[in-house]
Amino acid sequence: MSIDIDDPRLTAYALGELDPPDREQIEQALAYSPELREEVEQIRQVAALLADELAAEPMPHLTPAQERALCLAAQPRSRPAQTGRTIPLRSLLALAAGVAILASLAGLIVYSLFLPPPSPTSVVQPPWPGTPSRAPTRVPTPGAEMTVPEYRGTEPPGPKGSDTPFPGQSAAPVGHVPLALDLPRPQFIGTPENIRVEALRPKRTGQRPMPMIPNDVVNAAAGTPVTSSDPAPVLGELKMITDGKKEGPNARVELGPGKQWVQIDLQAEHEIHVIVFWHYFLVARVYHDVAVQVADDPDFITNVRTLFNNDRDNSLGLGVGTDQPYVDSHEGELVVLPKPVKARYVRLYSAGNTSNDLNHYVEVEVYARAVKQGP
Ligand SMILES: [Ca+2]
Repeated sequence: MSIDIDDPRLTAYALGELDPPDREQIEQALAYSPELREEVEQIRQVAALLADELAAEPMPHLTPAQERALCLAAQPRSRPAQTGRTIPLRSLLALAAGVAILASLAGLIVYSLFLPPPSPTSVVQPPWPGTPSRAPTRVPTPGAEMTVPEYRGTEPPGPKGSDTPFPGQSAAPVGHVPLALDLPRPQFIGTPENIRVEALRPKRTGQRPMPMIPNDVVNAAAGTPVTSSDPAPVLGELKMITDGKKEGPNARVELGPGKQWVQIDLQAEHEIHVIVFWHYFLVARVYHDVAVQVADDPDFITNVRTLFNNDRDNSLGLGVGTDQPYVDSHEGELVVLPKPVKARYVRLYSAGNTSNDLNHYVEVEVYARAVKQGP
């Protein structure tokens, strides 16, 4: 079934209010339609403009029905006459301003609709020993909008066999090769929407540097069993998280709302060098409270080590994270360990995202080699 560009569910989807069955249908349509993706992007831009326009208006809380009505009112109702599909910015501003005036006359407050959550208490802790040092972070004024500034990333490493080190790694010894990933195609195009997340990692330009790993290190997570805090995903099956497939409209697993984790059992103790994971990258999102831990036992009691953590207010209860939130993309998130760690179990946490409260995984890869057992 094709989705029409005037389908009202696009608005609900853009605002993160669509129920799973409809959301699945919309996302399948988005995967194949740049026009629909542009429409969703424009709806979000209008919503962001409304938030700016209304931020100064003191009003009481709205009922859910009133919120919905306002969001629907923000959707452009007529298409531009020109051949291009871009709505001029001034038109969007005028629309936002017009709605703001109406809202003011009604004496309503809607700014709480789109404001970011309260600023967490940010306490910086030193990174876990062995993790690469990361760029310093900055915490913006509460309510200030964080766009994704550009910055020139580290130059890519040299050709295969080069000793150009990955940031945080020493020069690679003999027998090391650059990590080679099988990346899915990019899904969202252009500049990501403005995303209100504190300390958001700057957008990288240029090629991503890849770490050097021993040449006998492989993706030890491929085909291994996956368990989760949500044993019955809303969409997909847990085994899809290690099946090697990263593309297609049904490639992702959707876990329930709030804090959730997935756990990879490598089947034996491994020397882990790099962990890579893809949450979801059809549209630009930031997943909240992303953390990666390893342990020697499936209950995460013995020898638990935290390898990545951007939970800056410790809402996961794993400790205050110092890593930066980031926009998920087709590249996946790299956690590089200059000093490899030994473990059998890998657990990844998240707690919703900037589009909705749900959690998603397309794939998790653990680059490691088995630890030789015996005397
Ligand atoms: Ca997969």
